[in-house]
Amino acid sequence: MADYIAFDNAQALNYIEQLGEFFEPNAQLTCNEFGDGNLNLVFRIADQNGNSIILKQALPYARCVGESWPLTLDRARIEASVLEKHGLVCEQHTAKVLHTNNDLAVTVLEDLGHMAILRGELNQAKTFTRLGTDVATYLATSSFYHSDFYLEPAEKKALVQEFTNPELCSITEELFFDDPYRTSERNNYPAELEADAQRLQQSPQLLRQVAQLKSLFFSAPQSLLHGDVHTGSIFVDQNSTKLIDPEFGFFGPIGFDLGSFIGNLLLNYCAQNGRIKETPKRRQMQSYLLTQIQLCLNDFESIWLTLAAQHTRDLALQAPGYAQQFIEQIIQDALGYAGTELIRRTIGLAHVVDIDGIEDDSTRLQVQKQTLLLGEQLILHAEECENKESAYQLIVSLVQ
Ligand code: SR1
Ligand code: MG
Repeated sequence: MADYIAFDNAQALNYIEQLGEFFEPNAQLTCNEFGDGNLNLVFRIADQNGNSIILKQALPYARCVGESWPLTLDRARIEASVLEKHGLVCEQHTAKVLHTNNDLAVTVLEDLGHMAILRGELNQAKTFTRLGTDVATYLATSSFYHSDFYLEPAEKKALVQEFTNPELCSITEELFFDDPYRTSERNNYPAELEADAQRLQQSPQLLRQVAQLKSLFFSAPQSLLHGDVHTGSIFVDQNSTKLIDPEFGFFGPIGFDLGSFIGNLLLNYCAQNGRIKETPKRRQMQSYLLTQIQLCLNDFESIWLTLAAQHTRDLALQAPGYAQQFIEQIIQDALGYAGTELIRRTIGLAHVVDIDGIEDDSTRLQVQKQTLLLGEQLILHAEECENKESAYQLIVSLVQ
């Protein structure tokens, strides 16, 4: 068993050379660590001909906080295994794993550097027509094939054990459902938002709905989730969409992933109020974002129901109308989780550059007030939405 060390550029390059699998024997390799995420090291190793791969290594702590926040290296195993499982059922939208080493917490991945991270592209008002449909395809396919509708009960239970991810789940449990709703040292917001934060923290109705969402997150192993579907976990170009970084993966409520994605599109929607000054251009971008949310809801439901009609193996779950009823509940859950994503990204520990990148303080503040209000209203009204149409109408009514 190899002892863990955190690589520098030379060690990452040496590791790849020793493997001897990815480049010609005499290739002139270079290596560059460029990770800017919250948790890991990310190296690109390239040869003189432009061939390249990515080596991702988990650190034994959260990179964004430092060694004072220790974190399991097992997340590298989880991440690579989720990618492999999701890749088997949705290859076209899942980053490809080329090699893993659990002792070193290393995963070697295809280099998607010819594509771009969605968050940065949206912040530059770039649009991708396939986005909503592609993410719906990924979420519906990966969640259906890892659910009780498809897996044999014993197989499902074994997988739930294999993907038990307590430390990373605990981060989500605290950052999404605890910190924003009480005083916490990890919360991060300007004094001018104190009254808004207090409003959320003192609303019994909101706290009950958040408790319900957390309870579901704790105890609903519906399927193998990605666990962190924000717009920094999605590579895009005009022809394709690929999901990366499922280190928060576990068996949880399907609506969590769908809601995280919708929540991030809504964060960008609100941020555009402070980013694009010309009204027609801003409206165009915001209308694009709403269209992608609508496409995502519609396609998620129709792909899931088609898969369920053709491939449900459990006898009781084949009951007429049950798959539809199940998905309507997932969509309701997703609205609530979208609301928690809006709130935690505004006043919690981990923000988004969509909003933090707005230079003018008072403009940024207006956007933050909007995301808090939108998040709160989504959580409070999610249960009123009986289907995808009313879910979309709720979103539209709250952003106008
Ligand atoms: C300490 S980790 C903070 C956030 O970064 C990850 O991408 C997850 O979204 C997590 O909540
Ligand atoms: Mg990540």
